[in-house]
Amino acid sequence: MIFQPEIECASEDEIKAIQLKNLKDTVKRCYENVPHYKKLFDEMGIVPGDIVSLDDLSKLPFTVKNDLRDNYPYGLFAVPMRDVVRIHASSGTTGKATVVGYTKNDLDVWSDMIARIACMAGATPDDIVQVAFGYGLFTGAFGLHYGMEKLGATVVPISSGNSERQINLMRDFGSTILISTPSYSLYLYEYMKKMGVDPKDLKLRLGMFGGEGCTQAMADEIHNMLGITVTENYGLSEVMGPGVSGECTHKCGMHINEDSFILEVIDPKTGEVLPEGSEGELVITSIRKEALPILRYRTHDITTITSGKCECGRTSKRMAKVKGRTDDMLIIRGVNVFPSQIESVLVKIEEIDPHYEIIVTKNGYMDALEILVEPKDIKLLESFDKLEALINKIRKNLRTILQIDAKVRLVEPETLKRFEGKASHVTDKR
Ligand code: DLL
Repeated sequence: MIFQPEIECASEDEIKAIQLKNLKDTVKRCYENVPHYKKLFDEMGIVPGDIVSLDDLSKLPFTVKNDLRDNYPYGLFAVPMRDVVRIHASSGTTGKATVVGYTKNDLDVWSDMIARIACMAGATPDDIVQVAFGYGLFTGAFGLHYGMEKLGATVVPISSGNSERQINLMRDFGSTILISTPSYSLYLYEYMKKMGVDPKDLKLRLGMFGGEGCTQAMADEIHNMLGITVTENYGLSEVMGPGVSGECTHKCGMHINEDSFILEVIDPKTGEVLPEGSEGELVITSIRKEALPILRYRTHDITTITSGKCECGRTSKRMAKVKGRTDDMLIIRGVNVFPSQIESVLVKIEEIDPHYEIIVTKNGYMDALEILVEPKDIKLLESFDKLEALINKIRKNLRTILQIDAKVRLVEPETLKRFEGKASHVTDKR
């Protein structure tokens, strides 16, 4: 199962019928097997039979990260442990890790979802795929790994890190697809330059990036540097892992795997469901998970959903690039600033590299925003005039987008932190 036109190109009515059936099954499974949901349903006075159309979804309770933490580790599982064949978990940098489980069938569905996304990105059984996500509890590596095998591609499970080896193997094994975070692809490019390896001499042709946001400006930059087609895919461990949505080669949003997930966009403040095309917080219901079915999970990711046939022929709804997370949004002197807005400005400035750090401090009552970047040419740091001109240019471009002033500091090349996994660009010292 790779390209599944009966689903990916189905009519709206056909998809809705599949979704309703899967939703009803999921709600029943939650009610009958997960005490947390049973209790919530009882408190809200609802029973599974109340779900008769997709519009009834909004009657169901939201699930939040803390629900998983409060039921740590297996409390939300809907099957006995003997049916669970795999566990993954989030890193849990803040508080307890969130643990997710899969039955055999869940793993099968998961690899189908990934194989679809890989297929729409242009992957084929002839590809040699370097999976440079960290293998372990993180869903990224294993998710993509099994999906790529299902597609029939050759998988190189190198894991993340050890950049020199990544590049050597990429050259020796003839890898054609790189799977990593977008930030790690930048890091690898830098390493290639150091090793005197010209990306043009490699067979790499496609990047399937995910696990973190990537502005269009950054995607274009990676395309120019590595000379590959850049596609993006999205997902989160709580609802499965990668495999929720992915870009096809027409790149007009990420096609949603609608038979497995129902996506809603809500107003993050009121919880109200917003009409199609509105920007808001993404809420996902996983409608095919057996081990850990999740109702209306609040992702905190901000995006927009649109529909309409894509040139690739798929009719599935698409989600726009994630603008940021509600919890990553910086409020600076009363103005909302997303790191992605800063990134899109910086990446378009030719004289600097696409690495940056955002530092927020408080000066008395005033918030201060400082942005650290590296010039491409170290000589620039020796010429005061050129340096000042560049700083002014960056500040001006930032002000146009953000409407606020930022301090810009140019630091020596290769001094800012590089990332092998998910990048973290912001230090908020307030
Ligand atoms: O990052 C799953 C994944 C792995 C997706 C590899 C794609 C590729 P978590 O570790 O649970 O799962 O983190 C989920 O990462 O809520 C987003 O904030 C962010 N994220 C993932 N993909 C994207 C993306 C995996 N394409 C959290 N754009 C999500 C923006 C993304 N953010």
